[in-house]
Amino acid sequence: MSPFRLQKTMQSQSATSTAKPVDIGKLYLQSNDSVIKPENLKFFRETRKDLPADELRARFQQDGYVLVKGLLPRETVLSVRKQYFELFSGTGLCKAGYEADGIFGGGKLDDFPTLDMVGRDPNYSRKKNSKLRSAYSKLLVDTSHDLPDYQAMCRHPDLVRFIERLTGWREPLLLKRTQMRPDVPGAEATGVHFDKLHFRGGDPSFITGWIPIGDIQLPGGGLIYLEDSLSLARDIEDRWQRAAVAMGLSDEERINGNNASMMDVPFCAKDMAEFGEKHSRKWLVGNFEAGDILLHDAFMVHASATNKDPTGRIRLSTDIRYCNPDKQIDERWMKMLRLPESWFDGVESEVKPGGQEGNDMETGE
Ligand SMILES: O=C(O)CCC(=O)C(=O)O
Ligand SMILES: [Fe+2]
Repeated sequence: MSPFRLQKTMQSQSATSTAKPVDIGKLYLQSNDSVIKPENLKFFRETRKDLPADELRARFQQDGYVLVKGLLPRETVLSVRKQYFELFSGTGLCKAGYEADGIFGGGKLDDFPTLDMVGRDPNYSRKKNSKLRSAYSKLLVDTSHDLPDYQAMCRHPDLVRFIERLTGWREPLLLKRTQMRPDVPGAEATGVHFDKLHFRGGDPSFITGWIPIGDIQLPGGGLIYLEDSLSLARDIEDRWQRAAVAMGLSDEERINGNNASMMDVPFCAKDMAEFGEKHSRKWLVGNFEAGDILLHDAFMVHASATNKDPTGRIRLSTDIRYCNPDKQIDERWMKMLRLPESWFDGVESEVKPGGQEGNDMETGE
């Protein structure tokens, strides 16, 4: 029997959380080929949304992140999840009839590339010469990010007010480049990195918000942080920037998130378990419920765990960035994520460019 065959009633979206405590003392968390030992895992520290601003700021500065429970209305987030998967109906992403829950249809992983896979090679789907894959890429990269309820969720007043309280900025600015990621079970997980790599053209004060769109229970994938990693990442970035100067890279090359100064390892490391052990730091993990949000500093080292949800739940999330409007913005991120125009040469007429701004497909994790 397919591991994704479940009683529909068990999976219906619930108004209350479905999250259950997990014993991480026995969990061997996997991220691609790397396995983190249970003794190297630790739970996130949770933050109440009404924590006084000075405590909130002190915590963010010290930990490099805050996990805020129940900041967004649960129904708002669940309704985005439903709309997202309904958009993909006909692609096989979800098992027919399970769009509200987002249960994987169980097809070939190749047919459901991640955003980063398409980012590395926007022609991924075209090369494979499959209409289904082309349509999937178009929905994944272009159409889904236009969903009005999704856009509204990213600008939800409770979220904006929270960012204001956390930072003290007058009107935090949401970068237009936002990324939704539907990770089906077994999909490639996100490698070890910190976000400044991808936002090198702007001030480092920006804050990333990672929003689970639906409940994500361990081991269903999701974001993980390397504990106490801010100074580590700043040192790595300083080293890379000094190497870039020594190599005579142009400004344009220098702000590329994967330039020649970084040698052959994009991001910080290929093996996250090894990276954590080498730096004697634990990986922070947790269960997420719809409505929670993780906010992190530009130098917080993070990655994602492979989705191994036994019920076939797709791990859907978005990562968005808020900036101080009085500081320098990385203008490359003031465009919506779009497939490049060239991708559409010779593509069937029902699949056409999003039309609007932006066609720069380098993704930022
Ligand atoms: O969701 C992911 O896998 C990666 C997200 C990420 O890197 C981020 O939120 O900065
Ligand atoms: Fe990231």
